[in-house]
Amino acid sequence: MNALTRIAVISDIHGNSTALHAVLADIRQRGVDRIYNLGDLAGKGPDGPEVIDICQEMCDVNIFGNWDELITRSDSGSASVQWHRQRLGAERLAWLRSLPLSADFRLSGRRIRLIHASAQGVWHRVFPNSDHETLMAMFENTELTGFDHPQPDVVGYGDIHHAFIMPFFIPKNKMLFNAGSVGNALDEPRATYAILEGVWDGEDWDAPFGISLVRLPYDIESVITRAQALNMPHADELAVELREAIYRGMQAKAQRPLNAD
Ligand SMILES: [Mn+2]
Repeated sequence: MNALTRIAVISDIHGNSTALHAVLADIRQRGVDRIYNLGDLAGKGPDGPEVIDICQEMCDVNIFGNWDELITRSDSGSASVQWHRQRLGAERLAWLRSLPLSADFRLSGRRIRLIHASAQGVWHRVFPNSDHETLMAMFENTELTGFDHPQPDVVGYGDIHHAFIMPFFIPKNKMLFNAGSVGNALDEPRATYAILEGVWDGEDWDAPFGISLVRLPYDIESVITRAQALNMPHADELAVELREAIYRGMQAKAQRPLNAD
């Protein structure tokens, strides 16, 4: 039998190098062969430059996310985005702009496709409770994915910072998974990533195939202290996201008493 290849799928690091180091240490322990990064390397967290430098070196493939689009867009007016962009420098921005939008490969017979948000676009958000038609559209070939690969059997993505694994009843033999977020998890306050296992480039569907999720603690308080020391915009919102996994858009609502207005 062929040896199984172990692939780490990491996503949405968002300038959190502390969480990234925790994930990379775990990846080393598990004997991972390849690392795919699904984008949103910088922005929101304090250490975008370090994260980009590490990913350039450590990841076999880096995919373009919506924050990578936002941060490399030269006409973005938001002071917060500008703060993050200015720290990156021209070379890192040029590298981010060059990233592919999707990656396709074969693992134990299955055609695997990895993207940031959806096959429709980096800003098109898909949730596990989106309607069936929206979920099925994740498996289509589009301008974003290109048309030079067959439609995938397994699609993995990031973007929503919420990890899950969803096998379909109809159609059979299709799976959608979300790798969660390394540096800005909004489902539980831990660094999250996914591992795929199977025979690399193998055509046999009966070869072993696995998808799993990994949750890891890391020093959240040190990231918050660093963001505050740098006077990073929205450091307070980031603190609540990292400590409590409550999205900044939901924080005002969560803090408001239930019977208010
Ligand atoms: Mn993101």
